[in-house]
Amino acid sequence: MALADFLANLDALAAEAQAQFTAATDSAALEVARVAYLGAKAGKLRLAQKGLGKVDSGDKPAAGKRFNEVKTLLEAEFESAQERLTSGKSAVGEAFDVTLPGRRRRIGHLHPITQTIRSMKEIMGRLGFTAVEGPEIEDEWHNFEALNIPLVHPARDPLDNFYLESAQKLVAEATSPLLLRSQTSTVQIRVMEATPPPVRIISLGRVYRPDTADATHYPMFHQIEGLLVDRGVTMADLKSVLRLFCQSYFGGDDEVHIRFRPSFFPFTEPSVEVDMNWQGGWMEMGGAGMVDPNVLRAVGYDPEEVTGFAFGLGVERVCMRQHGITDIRALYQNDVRFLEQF
Ligand code: FA5
Repeated sequence: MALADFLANLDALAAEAQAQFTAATDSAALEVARVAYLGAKAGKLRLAQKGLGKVDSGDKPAAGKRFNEVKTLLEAEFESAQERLTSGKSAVGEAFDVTLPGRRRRIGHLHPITQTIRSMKEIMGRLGFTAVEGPEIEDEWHNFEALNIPLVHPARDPLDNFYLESAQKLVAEATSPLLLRSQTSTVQIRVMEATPPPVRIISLGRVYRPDTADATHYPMFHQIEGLLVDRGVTMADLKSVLRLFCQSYFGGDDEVHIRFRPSFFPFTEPSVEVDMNWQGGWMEMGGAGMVDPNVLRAVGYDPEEVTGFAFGLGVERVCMRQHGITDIRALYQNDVRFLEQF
């Protein structure tokens, strides 16, 4: 092949490729052009390279030199086209089409449990309850002892709690064990120790129990604790507050019912389980009762002067009832397709 023919062919190919790279308006089009001209197996440049062998032997050095120049040029052209597309600039500089629709940003929202917690604080705030916080790592005094749960009580079994040290080590060193709190009732004690009556607080937060996960149980969950201590507080106040709370939370419709079932908690007397109607039956939401005189004494209050009620509800259960969620585990699988519905 004559040198002139080879060079003419090469220049035409270069012009064509440059035009295609510049015209590409998205990465897919640019990729098609790249494969067509720079593709390693059947790209046009590769085919031109094969033509080098047919150039007259005296002209081969000149042909090879030009081939390499064109190859370097096209590779650079491709790279700048690629940069233009990824940086959002058009081939004619900074200009862009302002009439094109914008790229929508994905906006997240609060986890349903966080939404529930916020709304609970807001409702209870309107009823005059101040939100306070307590530590998630607790000592036995606040988690058990002051709540009238003696050392021999089965609730203190190491198998039913997340102690932070092994039982053997604790016995050997005679130290006071720490554990992840199993209930928010610990905060009742912390508040009453620090404040003289009257008190009117709620506390919301995580609690931990080695429960097997099922549709209504999870080893980490949230509780809302309520405590009101004052002169002349009765069980009727407890029921009114819980009913008002539930009706406000669930939108005040008449279909919201709560039910008290006699029960036992060492720190309340009398004690009840609080159920709410749900899906044609009843679902246990939490426990409640009148603060046991032993608890009032443990924190230095006089049970002859003041009485109080306390309650502790499962936050997940309330959230599940609100949204019709039938499996608590779905709240903690972090599947955005599920969570974004709420
Ligand atoms: C208590 O924890 C008491 N501290 C409640 C209380 C407070 C009674 C104040 C009296 C006065 P109980 O163990 O029943 O009670 O738990 C309360 C609620 O937490 C349950 O009704 C349920 O709604 C929720 N709950 C308990 N275990 C789990 C779990 N593993 N996963 C999700 N929710 C749970």
